[in-house]
Amino acid sequence: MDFNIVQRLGNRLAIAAGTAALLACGSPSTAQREIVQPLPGVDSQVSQGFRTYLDSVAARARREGVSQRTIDAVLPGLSFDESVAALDRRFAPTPAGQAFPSFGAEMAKRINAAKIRQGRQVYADEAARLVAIEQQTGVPASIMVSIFGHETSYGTIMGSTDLPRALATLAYEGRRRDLFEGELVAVLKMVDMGVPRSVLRGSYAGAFGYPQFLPSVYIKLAKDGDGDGKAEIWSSRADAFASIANYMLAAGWRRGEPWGFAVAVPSSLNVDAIANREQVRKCARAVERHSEFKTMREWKALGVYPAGGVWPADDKVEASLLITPGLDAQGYLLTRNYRAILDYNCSNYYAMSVGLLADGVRN
Ligand SMILES: [Ca+2]
Repeated sequence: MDFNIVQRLGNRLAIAAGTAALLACGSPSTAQREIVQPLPGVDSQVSQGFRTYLDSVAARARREGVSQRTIDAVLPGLSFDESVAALDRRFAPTPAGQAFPSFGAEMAKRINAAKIRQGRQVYADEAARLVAIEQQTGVPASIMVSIFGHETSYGTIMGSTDLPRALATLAYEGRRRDLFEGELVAVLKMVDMGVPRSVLRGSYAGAFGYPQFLPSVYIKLAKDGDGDGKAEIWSSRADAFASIANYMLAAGWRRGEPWGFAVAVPSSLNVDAIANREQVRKCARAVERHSEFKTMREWKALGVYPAGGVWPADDKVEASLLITPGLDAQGYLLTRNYRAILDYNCSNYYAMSVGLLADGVRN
């Protein structure tokens, strides 16, 4: 059984044939040089095309209600970011049939004693706020802390790429223009909302702040967690936790259910007979590794039992079975809450490591 590793937003698509041609176009005419200053390392025809493209983005932003003041303050200052374009081209989908790294090796890269220790410290430092948010939302404090740890190493690595410039570059490249143009307009809306231009920094693919939200996610789901009325997810841990919990709620988190747990699977279990036949809209490649959903009562009847010996209190909780690949194969029953973590970042490696680190932080 192989395993599905899915890169973050923007990494999945094959390279559009047009991109290389676009970047390799010939020398500009003198007239073009007078109109557009060439950028270091980038052909001026790219700059000119980029500028024309930004005019169309400005028109869209105006239609969507962004103020002219914000448009004038942000868009004219942007230039094509060749380093962002190069990073985007470097990632490609995992080809079908290619071996995935072993589960144990991948988890060891993502979770270690230091990361658990740091998570416990964050948990202790922020306990009052975390508990309050958990009581309000049903999302466990340990899950919020674990996502914070995974996304930005507990707030220490948030990315320093200029977001409007990166999003404009990715949108202009065109491989996922629908996504990134929408995010570029969303980042303009954030400026209209009063978010300082100076904090609009993040990953090359447009994620920013402690929870690494995309701008559209920020607009929809960011929350104030410390009571000052602002959702400052780049500087307030409380705001970041409240926002992560709000994201999980929106993704269908169910109060009182675990994310999942390790199980022993009897050799008599016919895994093919319980294969997942569900048609899912999102994250299909990760979900197709799972079995169909069954209740805890049904799993018990099939002879599956928790490696730690403790079943969820409610027999009607549903879970699917995932058996990790490799010599260190391990079965896990994964509830609907695991799907909420997958919604945050569509990779089984990601969701498993969020769950396992949360367990380590809580214990
Ligand atoms: Ca706040």
